[in-house]
Amino acid sequence: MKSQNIYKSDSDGFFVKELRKEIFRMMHYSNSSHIGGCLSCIDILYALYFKVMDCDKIKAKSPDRDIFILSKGHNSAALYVTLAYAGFFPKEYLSKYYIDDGVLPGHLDMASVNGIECSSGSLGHGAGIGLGMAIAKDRDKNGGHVYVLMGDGECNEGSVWEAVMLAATLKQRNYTLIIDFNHLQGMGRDVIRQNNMAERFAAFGFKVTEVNGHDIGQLAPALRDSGGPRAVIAHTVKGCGVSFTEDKLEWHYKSPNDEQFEQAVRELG
Ligand SMILES: Cc1ncc(C[n+]2csc(CCOP(=O)(O)OP(=O)(O)O)c2C)c(N)n1
Repeated sequence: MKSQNIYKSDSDGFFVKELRKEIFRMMHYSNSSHIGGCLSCIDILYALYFKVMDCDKIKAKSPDRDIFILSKGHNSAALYVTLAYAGFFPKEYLSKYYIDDGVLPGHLDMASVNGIECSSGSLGHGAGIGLGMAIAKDRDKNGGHVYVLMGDGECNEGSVWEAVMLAATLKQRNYTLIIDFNHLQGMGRDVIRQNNMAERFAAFGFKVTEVNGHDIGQLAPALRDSGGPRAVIAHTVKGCGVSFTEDKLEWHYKSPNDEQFEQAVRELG
């Protein structure tokens, strides 16, 4: 499958192209990987930070803030560019990713820069951690919503479904799980099939919305719909936005060489 309608909204599409270019630049100079998953989820991150959440409250660490957890922490670069462009830390930090004496580690460390709410990288933990935060918000009578973004491969982890069962039991209304459903994992396609994802979340008692995960016009309202527990199944294309990375397994681990970097920049404009 190739991406379709990904730049539907002009100003948003233009902005997200810049974020995609930054991700490519970071992967190129640091000779690092996970570009496919970053390009898969970057529209979701843009929608959250630029259309849905109140970033001023997050920067101020208000108890009433929305909380976002990137549970698939291998896609840290996507969160870093989003945070930098949203003003959480200087854009210069993006030149200090995944290098010796750098500022931005390859997997997420909440002690590194402002805006990282949860350390992650070992898959399967964000759903449970986020649920704990959502429960704590209720108990402390604090506002704000908790969003957790996971990969479809990550949903192979049993711990995800433990959190889902508890969230449904508690009718946890301030809790949303977002699935970046691109069908590719690290070593194959649909390694453990997750085809009936929407039906399964619904059967557990979640409200489910399915969207094109590259269409900001669909993502933003689905994410703003706060009655939960909710699952937003975002249908995505891994490597989306650059012809030679789209839906290609090898770009989970590959790093772009000089020619590939230049071609990506040309394609993104
Ligand atoms: C517990 C755990 N097992 C294995 C890995 C290694 N690993 C890193 S990324 C990845 C594939 C993840 O696939 P998916 O969740 O679909 O992410 P995406 O395709 O969006 O990058 C794996 C197996 C890990 N980080 N944590």
